[in-house]
Amino acid sequence: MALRTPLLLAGCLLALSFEAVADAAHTYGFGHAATASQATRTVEVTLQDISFSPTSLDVKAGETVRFVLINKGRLLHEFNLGDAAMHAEHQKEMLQMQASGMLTSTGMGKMDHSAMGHGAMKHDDPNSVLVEPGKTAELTWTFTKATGLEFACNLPGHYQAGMVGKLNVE
Ligand SMILES: [Cu+2]
Repeated sequence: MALRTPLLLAGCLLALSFEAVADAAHTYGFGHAATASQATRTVEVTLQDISFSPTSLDVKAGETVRFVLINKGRLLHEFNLGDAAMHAEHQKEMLQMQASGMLTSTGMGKMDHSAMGHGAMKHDDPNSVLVEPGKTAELTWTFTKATGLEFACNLPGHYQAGMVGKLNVE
């Protein structure tokens, strides 16, 4: 009995730390995803080949913004909220997805749906949405603190071509 207690405790601590890691993967320092019905404001952003309109956005800390994203281009585009370092990380993932055929220049490539959501190759970050050519998508986000962010398209080459805008949270 005296031996089992420390083991049990160790097991609990291990489980707790795993949970903390899993939570961290879905936590963003600048806010969190919300539902459209919680939005206090709607902002339309047009996605083109290869740019955003408008090119910068101002929001207030505490605001829940529903972004309506209209892709008027012929290419697949992304709308992703984050800072420059997060976008740089995501660009690496997007390159891998494109190399594996999961993403093409116009849409999601052919993929094995049974494998979706189980491996590392998936595109389901709550701060990002992919918009196919001619389609409209939405993303609703609650901004919790004043910070300087960027909205960006991380499809290979797009950010570098200027598909990024300043997002000031005041
Ligand atoms: Cu793009």
